Amino acid sequence: MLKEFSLIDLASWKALVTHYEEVNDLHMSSMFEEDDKRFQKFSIDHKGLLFDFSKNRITDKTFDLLCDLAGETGVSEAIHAMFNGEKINITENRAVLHTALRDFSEKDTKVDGESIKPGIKTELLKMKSFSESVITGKSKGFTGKRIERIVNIGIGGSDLGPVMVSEALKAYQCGPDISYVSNVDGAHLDEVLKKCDAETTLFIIVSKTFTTQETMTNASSAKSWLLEKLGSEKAISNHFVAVSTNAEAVKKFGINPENQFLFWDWVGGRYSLWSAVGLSVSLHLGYENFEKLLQGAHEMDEHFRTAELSQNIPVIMALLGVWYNNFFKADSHAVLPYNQYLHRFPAYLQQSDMESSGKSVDKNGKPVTYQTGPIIWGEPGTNGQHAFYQLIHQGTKLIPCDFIGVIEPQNKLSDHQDKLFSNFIAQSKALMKGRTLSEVEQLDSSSNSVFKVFEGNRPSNSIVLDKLTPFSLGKLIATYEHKIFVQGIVWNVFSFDQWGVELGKVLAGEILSEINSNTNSGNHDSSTCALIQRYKITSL
Ligand code: G6Q
Repeated sequence: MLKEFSLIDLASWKALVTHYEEVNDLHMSSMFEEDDKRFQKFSIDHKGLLFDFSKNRITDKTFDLLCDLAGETGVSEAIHAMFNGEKINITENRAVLHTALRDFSEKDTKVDGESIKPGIKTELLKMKSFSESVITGKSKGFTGKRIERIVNIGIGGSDLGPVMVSEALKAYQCGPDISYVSNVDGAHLDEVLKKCDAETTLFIIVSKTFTTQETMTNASSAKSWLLEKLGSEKAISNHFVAVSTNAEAVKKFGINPENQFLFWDWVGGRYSLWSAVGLSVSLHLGYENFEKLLQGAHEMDEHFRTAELSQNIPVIMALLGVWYNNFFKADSHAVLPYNQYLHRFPAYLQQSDMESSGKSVDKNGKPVTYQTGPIIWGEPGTNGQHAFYQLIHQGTKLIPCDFIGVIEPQNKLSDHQDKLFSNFIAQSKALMKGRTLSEVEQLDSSSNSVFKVFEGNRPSNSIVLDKLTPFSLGKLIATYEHKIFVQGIVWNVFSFDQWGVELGKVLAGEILSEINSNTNSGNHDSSTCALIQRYKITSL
């Protein structure tokens, strides 16, 4: 059961409001000087994933009060409700069970009285045998050639997770090459098709609803391209597979029911990587690696489900986020992976976090009177250091950061890794400690000293993975998924709907019908009418 409450009326919230006034100007460097056990106290090492949250603007009391907040908002009960399959996605009347997709234990989970485990197992087995058959060359293209390239067509949740994982785990490739097409801009598909040989290309059409404009447009164009190249409708079954919850629509599109991979409405789009939506990953990296990704996520699920709130990594990450978002009024949060393979990780998190927490009505249906989800952004280090870090170090905004570091490199090129990791460590230290005027003057007595002062006291988490593997990546992704979940509980919003995305889908359709007709509905403001007219006249 999800608790009913009004956030700002909770005792723990009020206590945090008072406490903030007492501690907001304490400097972290003094806190480190006064307590040489600060790292031990504020870090958790969970089987190869180190979460160091000691460089945050918290005292023991802050930490206790934040944990009280988690207790009072019913985080433990909510975790139980989610894993138990309760329909906590109330506005869509759905359960939220992406965690069941990666649970290989005997534990049964039911939705509407029916066990969901057998269906999950069937789809996984189907993914396994299909992946093996493509990778070994048993499954061939229409003209008998081996499949050399996979093209995944999907958008949003049907794209961002698989792209990010394929990039992150490039070193594990054992199957065909992979390309992803998401944008309805024809340039995206066209540039990919230029690299493809129709005889050796397999298209995966991924859409939960199988109605999304971008995906269906790209899928139709890909189908026409293939038919033109191979000259037979029969080629479709060798070159097209679909992943969807909408079996009817897949059939109507002309995809052989045997080439359908299914998932279920209790898997949210942005949480669907773990379902057959991960087929491209399984084909590109091999099913075994896909399964390891699921197992890594499950290890974090178990930690999240069973650890006490004060020892629970996603819970603590979430509470720290609330602390800065609501008390220090930080309006963005940077995610900074010091690993080039994770270059799409911030973009992936942008969707899962901002679609989930970008809400302004609480669960009681009332407009919130406090801030909810922050803007998530970031780029890999060290590139960011030569670009936007200036603002993080010396700008007027407080930007909490997550530094993500990986110890063992995939590429052993001379001393690159030592340099990369030194930068990773140095940045969080500099943000925390800063540099005083007298320190600057000791180094340099020029008249410009004042500009070289860093006030420091800028918070960050450091997350360290021993190695970037399918297992550790799964665990990292699940950590963030659960962080987002906890923040939704605390902010008292529904994390699993996305009416803003649905709105976009409807609006574009309306304008398109006007662009395609000779009519001008006149139902728009003058700017919208003028833009439609301008497009119509110029594109004639
Ligand atoms: C995710 C969102 C959204 C969705 C896309 C694609 O949680 O719902 O990003 O994934 O709009 O939707 P389809 O998979 O239905 O094509």
